[in-house]
Amino acid sequence: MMLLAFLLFLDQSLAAHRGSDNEICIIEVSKLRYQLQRLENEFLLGEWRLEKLKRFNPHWIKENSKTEKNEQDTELQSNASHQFAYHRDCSDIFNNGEITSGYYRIKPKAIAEPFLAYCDMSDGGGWTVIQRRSNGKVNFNRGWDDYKSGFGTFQKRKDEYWLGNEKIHQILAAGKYVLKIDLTDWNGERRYATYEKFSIADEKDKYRLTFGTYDGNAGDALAGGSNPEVQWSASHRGMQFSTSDQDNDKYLQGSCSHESKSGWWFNRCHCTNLNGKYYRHGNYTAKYDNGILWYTWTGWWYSLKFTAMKVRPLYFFPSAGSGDYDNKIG
Ligand SMILES: [Ca+2]
Repeated sequence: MMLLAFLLFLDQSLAAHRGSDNEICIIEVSKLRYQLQRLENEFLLGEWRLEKLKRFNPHWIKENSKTEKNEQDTELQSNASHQFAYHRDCSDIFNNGEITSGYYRIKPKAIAEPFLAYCDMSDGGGWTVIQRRSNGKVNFNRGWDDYKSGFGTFQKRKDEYWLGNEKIHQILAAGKYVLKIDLTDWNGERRYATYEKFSIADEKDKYRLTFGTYDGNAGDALAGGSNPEVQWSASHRGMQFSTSDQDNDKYLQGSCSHESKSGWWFNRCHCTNLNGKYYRHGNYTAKYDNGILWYTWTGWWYSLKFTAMKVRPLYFFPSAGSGDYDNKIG
């Protein structure tokens, strides 16, 4: 509480300084801003450590939280039958010492049953893979319910799947997350894009997409690149999810989902669509640009060989050793 009060005081101090022309004042404000950021980070780190202590140390729960006891005990008991049932995502599993990439059971708080997800323990570790395309074996042209609950194969490292909008929503609801997208073209060249504060709304709001700052070398296709006209028609920021049987896009004359043969956060229609049709080569011709696209790297008429979308808490502090190497797609 003391820390919160101090943060509030700092924020008020910053507000009081806003609008001043005094150079010294500006320097002071930036110093305070830096201190505030540091304190916020330390506060989040403290919260995260506390959360970890609660989840992985039953003694702490018994001694410190009578109100949480029943709920926690139930969850701990269910762990006996599901070894990883209590982990909300792959970052929890990584920090519990499991540093080998593979399929693990995870269970965000609001989801009743644990479910399988691929945990990418390379690339810093702790990544929960929410989407993967690698061989065209799974049909991604599906309706709302399939995209809601998830579909695909969950066995081998390269298996294709969509984890499910409800599961993705509930994982991301636990806090601030970063999205990393790995892309590979047919020459084996790799690019990536990361987005801070990635989240999707609940079903009532049609799993609307939100994301923050871009970083990477594939270009900011999710926000429509740098061309304002393309952004107007193809940015995915703030878009609702559409499927073959639910048209929630901005394209009034038709359905982007029908034309692109997939579920996605379409606008009028897209600058990227990683759920598009799997072509077994890069350049393609079709009536509509329906391939697996990342416009800012390979344009609308090139379909990628490999894609993976993976998420991890924005404030991720690995406590385990570094993970194995899992970037080969072979
Ligand atoms: Ca439409």
